[in-house]
Parts: sequence; structure tokens; C-alpha cells
Amino acid sequence: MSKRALITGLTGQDGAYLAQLLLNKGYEVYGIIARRSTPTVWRLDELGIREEIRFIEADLADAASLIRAVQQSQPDEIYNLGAQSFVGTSWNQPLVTADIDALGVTRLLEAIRLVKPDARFYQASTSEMFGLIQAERQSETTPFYPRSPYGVAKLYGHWITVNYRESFKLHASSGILFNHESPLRGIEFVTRKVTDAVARIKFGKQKELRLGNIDARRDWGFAGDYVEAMWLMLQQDTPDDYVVATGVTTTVRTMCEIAFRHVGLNPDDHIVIDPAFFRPAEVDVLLGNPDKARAKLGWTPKTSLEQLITMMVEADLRRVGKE
Ligand code: GDR
Repeated sequence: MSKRALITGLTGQDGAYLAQLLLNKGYEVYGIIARRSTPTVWRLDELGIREEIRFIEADLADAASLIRAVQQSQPDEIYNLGAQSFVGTSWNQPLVTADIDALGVTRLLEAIRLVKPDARFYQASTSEMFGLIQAERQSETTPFYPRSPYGVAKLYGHWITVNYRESFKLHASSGILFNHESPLRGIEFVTRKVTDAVARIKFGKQKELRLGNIDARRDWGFAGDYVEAMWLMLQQDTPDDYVVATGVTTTVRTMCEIAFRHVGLNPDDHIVIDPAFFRPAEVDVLLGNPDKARAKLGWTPKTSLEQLITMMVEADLRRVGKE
């Protein structure tokens, strides 16, 4: 009998890539879709997998709906990828962010505890939890000091996952994922904002690109590589927490240069620094240490930043070219 997986955040970047990975492995994939407005399924269409997903209407804000979702899908594995995931928005909607990204995790864990305590659980934790703490490379033992309502909410989600593992012996693991991008990335995140702008500027549809703090450094990897690490975590006998990163950090400025140079443009001719995109508190440097994931999961990142940004620019050139 094939395994069953239940995914929250199915329509997001990671949900789409993870669903594709699990379908390729022969899983029955159930996806929670929070129907607050018209659901965005373009990513599932882009990967050609929409028809293969079994959709369940539920919401991380609604405990009863999660209980029903677990009852209906009877999953072997549950991946909690649903979140208010844009750091910038978390200052404007701190309570929605806390409700979904923090309490939502407890609601889902409670549903598992009540209905399917033998299911394996994956929590999408984040490098934003490290925030102000700079280490040579941030690892599973680096302390946390989040710098945004998003980071604070995610830290709760992380610790409640650890706590339910220790309190109720749930097979619950957290992936502390550093930034991960792809052509399916939302336009509000900086890599996709840049690659989309580069394509528009190349086609003469846009002249300038307004950005905030381009001195921030991030450890960027390819989302398609990172969903494999999620799956590997749930195949282990023992649940645990893992950093998933490339071990390379780059400034936003250099990432922009890679994107602009790929189409023969000079970023200095187009980038305008706009205070509107600065954050009330910033995370200056993120650099992860994926040694534990490499040693215990046998996971390694396969895509360099250069390859990733090139892939994204090419996809945006195709998209904008068709508009
Ligand atoms: P981040 O990603 O906040 O790290 O969180 P984002 O791409 O939004 O920002 C990265 C860095 O770029 C700087 N920056 C800008 N960012 C945006 N979005 N827009 C701009 O115009 C801009 N100019 C400069 C930011 O200040 C920041 O330093 C992402 C999300 O996916 C989280 O959900 C996830 O948990 C973490 O990655 C790991």
C-alpha cells in the first residue's frame, strides 16, 4: 500500500516541490488548502501535478478543521509548511503571524496527538530564529535571538515541536532551513523580485528596481534540493532537528550582480535604494552549517547560487517574454 502524506502550505513554493517529490516516490498526497480567497494553484500547474493532489479544505487557524484533515487523510507523514512566511509583513500583521506560525503548529500537533499519534511530523523552522546571533556558521547548537514577529512566532513553533517530541514521544522533527529560492518563489522575496525585474528591464517593460538593505547577507539554496532534506528527516528512526543550508553566504548586492550580468546589464544603472524596503530590525548575516544533515541524512545541496539565480532569470525571461 502506498504511503500517505498530508501537507499544509501545499500551494506555496516548498509545498509544490515537496508534493512533486512525494508523488514521484509513489505517495498519495493530501494538501490542505486554506480557502480565505481564491487559492493560488499556479505552482502546482507549473509542475503539472494539480490533478494528482487530494485537496482538503482546512486552516491552521481552525483546530477542528485540522482534526478532520488528519482523520480524512490518515497520513503516515505530515509536513507543516503553511505559514505567514514574509518577514516584512510580520511587522504589519504580528497577530496573524503568531496565530498561524506559532499557535497553528500546536493546533496541528494536537490533531496528530488525538487522531494519529504514530504519524511522523515535519515542522518548517527557519534561520530567522538565529537573528542577531552571529556564529562562524550557525548550527543546531547556536542560540536563538529572532529579530522579527515572524522569527519570534517561528521560534515558538520550533520549541513546541521539540516539546511534543519529548512530552508525547511524537516522531516530530524540525528543519531549520536557510533561505531557499526557485522560479516558483513569491515575488515579494528579494531573489525573485530581482530576477523578475531583470527580465522586465531586459524587455524594456521596467527601468528601475527599488530595494532596501542590499548589504544583508544570506545563505541561499535551491528549494528543490531542500525538500529532499525534509523527506529524509522523516525517514530516520529517531526524530531530530537539522540545519539545512549551503554553507556559503552572499550579499543581496552580489546576488543582484549575478542576475543583471547574466543578461548583460549593469545593476548600478537600475538599482535605486528605497527606505520603504528597510525593515524595523534586520538580520544582517546568515550562514548555515549543514554538517549534521550531511552526516546523518546523507544530504548535500546540489545547486550553487550562480546556477540558482541563472535558472530563475531564465524562467522569468520566458514568462515575461510571453506576456
Ligand atoms: P528573508 O527573505 O527575510 O531572509 O526570509 P527576503 O528575500 O524577504 O529578504 C532577504 C534579505 O534581503 C533584504 N532586502 C529585501 N528583501 C525584500 N523582500 N525586498 C526588498 O526589496 C529587499 N531589499 C533588501 C532583506 O532586508 C533581507 O535582509 C526568507 C523567508 O522565506 C522566510 O519565510 C524564511 O524563513 C527565511 O527566508 C529563511
